[in-house]
Amino acid sequence: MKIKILFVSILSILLLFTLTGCGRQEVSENLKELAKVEVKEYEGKDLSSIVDFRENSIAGPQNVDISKYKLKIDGLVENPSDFTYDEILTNTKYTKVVRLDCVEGWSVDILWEGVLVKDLLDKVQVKSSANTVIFYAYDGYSTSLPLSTILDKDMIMAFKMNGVVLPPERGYPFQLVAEDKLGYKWAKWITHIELSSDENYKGYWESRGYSNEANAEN
Ligand SMILES: Nc1nc2c(c(=O)[nH]1)N[C@H]1C(S)=C(S)[C@@H](COP(=O)(O)O)O[C@H]1N2
Ligand SMILES: [Mo]
Repeated sequence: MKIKILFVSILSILLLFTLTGCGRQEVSENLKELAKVEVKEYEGKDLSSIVDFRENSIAGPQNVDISKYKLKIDGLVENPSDFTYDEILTNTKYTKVVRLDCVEGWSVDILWEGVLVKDLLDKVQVKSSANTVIFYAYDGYSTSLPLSTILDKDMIMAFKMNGVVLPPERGYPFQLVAEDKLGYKWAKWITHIELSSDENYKGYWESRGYSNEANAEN
């Protein structure tokens, strides 16, 4: 009898979770496959999984055709340029574990691998009048950070997470690892980086009332 009650209680709780949309979101087959091979710990520290993110991008996952992909870097630079995926990957690669905190109240600790944004900027020679870096994405999203923050924090633009190439849901080909900044600064599907002198530029969520500083709590 007790077992029956326990069984029914567990079933109801599970049902409640499903109905309220609590717990993990529906995860695509592709992500489940990647979760089997991803790196699960790094230097003794447990990592979050590629499936622990909530998918809440403004226009859903984007599928970028890498054969047509170009990253444009322009604005206040001496040499505005377009780079292919392969050209970007010729830069020195760095790995680091960085936590992403979303304003919705979830966070993930992920091992990121990417290239330094600074190394990309050195190629186009930033003018001294620039103080702001604006990231534009394939889905029409944008966000910005002070140039000094990107340089001081050695921010990277990731092409891999937990040892696997970023899947479309997570921003393939590139996501900004905006260390110490809230999730909405972590632009996914980056297509264009503009150097600007507009310190008050406001991206998608910033122009809808979210802090432009966007400091994460930890
Ligand atoms: N291009 C683009 N980048 C984006 C977003 C987006 O909607 N479009 N959402 C941001 C937000 S709010 C978060 S929390 C992180 C992680 O989102 P994800 O869990 O949907 O991958 O991506 C950020 N980068
Ligand atoms: Mo977010």
